[in-house]
Amino acid sequence: MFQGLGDRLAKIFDKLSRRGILTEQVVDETMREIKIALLEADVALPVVKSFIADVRAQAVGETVIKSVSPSQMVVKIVHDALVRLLGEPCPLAFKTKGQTVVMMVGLQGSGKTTSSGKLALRLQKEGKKVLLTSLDTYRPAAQEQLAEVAAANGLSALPIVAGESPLQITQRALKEGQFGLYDVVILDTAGRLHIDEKMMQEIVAIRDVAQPDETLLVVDAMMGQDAVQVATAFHGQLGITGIVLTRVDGDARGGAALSLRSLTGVPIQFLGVGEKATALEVFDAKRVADRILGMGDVVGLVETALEQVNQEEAIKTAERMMDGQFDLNDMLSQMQQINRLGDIKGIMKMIPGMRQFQAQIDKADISNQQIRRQEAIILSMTPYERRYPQVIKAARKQRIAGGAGVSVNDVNRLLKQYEQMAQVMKKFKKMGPLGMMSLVKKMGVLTDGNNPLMKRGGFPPFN
Ligand SMILES: Nc1nc2c(ncn2[C@@H]2O[C@H](COP(=O)(O)OP(=O)(O)OP(=O)(O)O)[C@@H](O)[C@H]2O)c(=O)[nH]1
Ligand SMILES: [Mg+2]
Repeated sequence: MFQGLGDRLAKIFDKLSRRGILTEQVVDETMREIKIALLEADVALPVVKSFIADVRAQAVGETVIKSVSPSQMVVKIVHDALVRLLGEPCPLAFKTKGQTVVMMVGLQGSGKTTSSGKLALRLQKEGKKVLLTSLDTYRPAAQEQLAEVAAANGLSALPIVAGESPLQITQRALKEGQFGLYDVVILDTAGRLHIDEKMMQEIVAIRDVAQPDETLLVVDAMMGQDAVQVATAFHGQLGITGIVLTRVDGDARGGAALSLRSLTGVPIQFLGVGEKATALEVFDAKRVADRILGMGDVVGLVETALEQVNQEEAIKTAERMMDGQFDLNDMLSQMQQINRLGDIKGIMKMIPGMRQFQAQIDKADISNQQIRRQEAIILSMTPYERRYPQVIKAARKQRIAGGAGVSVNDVNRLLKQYEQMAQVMKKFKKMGPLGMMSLVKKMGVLTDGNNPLMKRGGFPPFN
């Protein structure tokens, strides 16, 4: 998601950076371009208008005109306006005593059952005792689907009793939740259309019995602007407390994410980023804004890495990336980490500056197998060669190719790829004080030994 918008904005800012001083005319032109980019990303018109007004108000101020680095200032202004648009984070409301009830609602196939499982898994990892309950008596095998999700992830689900109505199941779930001393009961409801009166009456009746602490609307990001209409309708009839935006991993243009909060007033709380039970992110406006602006999600990248690979290694690599140093050892260590991470393309997208290589990445069809071959090439080099890749000339290439069982062409390709990555890393230095500062601040979260997040030992730092 946001790929197209990010690319457009990157081009606009690039053009802006080649302008010297920010005159009002330049600002106007830039605002017009940003407006078109947002509209093309399927952001609702009223949202675009107020966003542009917000940015313009900041951008024509004296501080910008006199600023040393005007284009970066504009990036920062747009970034901050995006954060404001996306809204403050809004953690789930938990009862301090007794069970917290979370009800999942939404259209058919929006991802309610999958998200229920993801949420349960996340809360269980946080030490909560969670009971999953399916109220879907309509779609065949819907209850079994949730039971399977639970079984596959070591979660508890309310046993299925054939013939019960959704209201009866709700009552049983609440009782079981109490007797079983569960902290959270998640009610996964049947999919329904907001214009289906009978089904909407049913969900209101369920709400009145369950008295949920959170009513989360699950919406598919691919719906674009229609998502706003659905959210408004559900909110009007039922009163929702939060939104789970799913299929953010797809190629939706991002308009839904950007419009929802400001048009409905309801916070987006989670993003569904894949089919796996772990593919749920807490919605973080800053991080999303960083992604849109193509600064790359260093925090996200390092956090994902930290969960699955050696922490020290990841921090060391990140620090070297920050320093603008980057040799073949770093490339090897990144490859080894990536190898352990799975979805390579997804990871590549999170690396700062990689967006511009997106087409190449897609074309290159980078597979784990290919990475293993490249690993073999680097491992066939001497430590000196890895540190100083520039010494690798014809004779050395031949020796390395022989050692790795590949052709000299393969070695060349790897060296070229290294060079491209090294260039990206150098860009860190060129980002200037503003971009660097915001990145360094984020990196502080990871490198500061006194940081409570590190002490807790738990990543990512959610809620
Ligand atoms: N790529 C991707 N797929 C998702 C995501 N969330 C759900 N899905 C997929 O979407 C499909 C439907 O998901 P469900 O969780 O069954 O949807 P539902 O809202 O419970 O559907 P009904 O109960 O029939 O209304 C499944 O194939 C899921 O794997 C997501 O964030 N990303
Ligand atoms: Mg379902």
